[in-house]
Amino acid sequence: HKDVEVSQMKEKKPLASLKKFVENAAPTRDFVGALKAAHSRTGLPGLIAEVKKASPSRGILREDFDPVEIARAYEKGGAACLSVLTDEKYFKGSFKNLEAIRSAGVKCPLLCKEFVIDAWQIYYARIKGADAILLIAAVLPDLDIRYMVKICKMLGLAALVEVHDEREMDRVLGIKGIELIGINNRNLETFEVDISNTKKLLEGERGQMIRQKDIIVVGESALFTPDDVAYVQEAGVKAVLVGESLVKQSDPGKGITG
Ligand code: IGP
Repeated sequence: HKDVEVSQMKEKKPLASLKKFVENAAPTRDFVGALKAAHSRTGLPGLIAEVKKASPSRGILREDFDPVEIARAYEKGGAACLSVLTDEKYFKGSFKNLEAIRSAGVKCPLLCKEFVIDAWQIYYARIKGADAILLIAAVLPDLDIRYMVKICKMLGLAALVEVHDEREMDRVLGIKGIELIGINNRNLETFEVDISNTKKLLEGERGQMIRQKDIIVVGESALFTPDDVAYVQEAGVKAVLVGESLVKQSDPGKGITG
């Protein structure tokens, strides 16, 4: 369905008009720098806290969902960065949420969580306030990843390239200029979760190569307890991406330290 959605949006706002907006857009914030700073300050993985209303596997996570309120609570609680779901169909997110959070004065760098299949979406996210973009290796051929990573650089955006198995990890490790790799513990086809996936993909030569290249790995999905975070840190991640377990707390910000 993304193809249709994107081509409709493209008709309304052609790339040339987006490019004009980008020229006048405020500078982006340093997403990778914020994660590194949090990690070296606390000795714990830098936290990307996710503004997530619903998911296909869990349904509605929070009835009284207010994206700006949740973003503010995360920032106050000490998150290094935020992730904002913009996909409407499966996650009940929106670009309006991203824009609203940015214009509400939230200072944390923002990741746009979208199924990016076309470079147009990257420009669009940039003008809606994103500082970083998710690129999912499972849906993008290598050539597209290379091309999109370049576009991100040109626009001042960080690219978080997501993998969920060894094959995708090896593909991504073959691409130059990658700073951030996310390991998803959720299989996007079966929805099964297993946090040992993070460990598995960081063992042996792969882990070595990641350290050599100074890539920051983000442990993604199904992290619920401090023990879960300690487990993926032990496996080698310097950042984590957490949605459900925070969004469901009565005070999502308190969930960060509590
Ligand atoms: C957060 P969780 O289990 O903490 O809510 O997961 C995040 O990792 C998850 O939302 C996610 C995702 C994605 C969503 C990871 N990769 C790709 C949509 C698309």
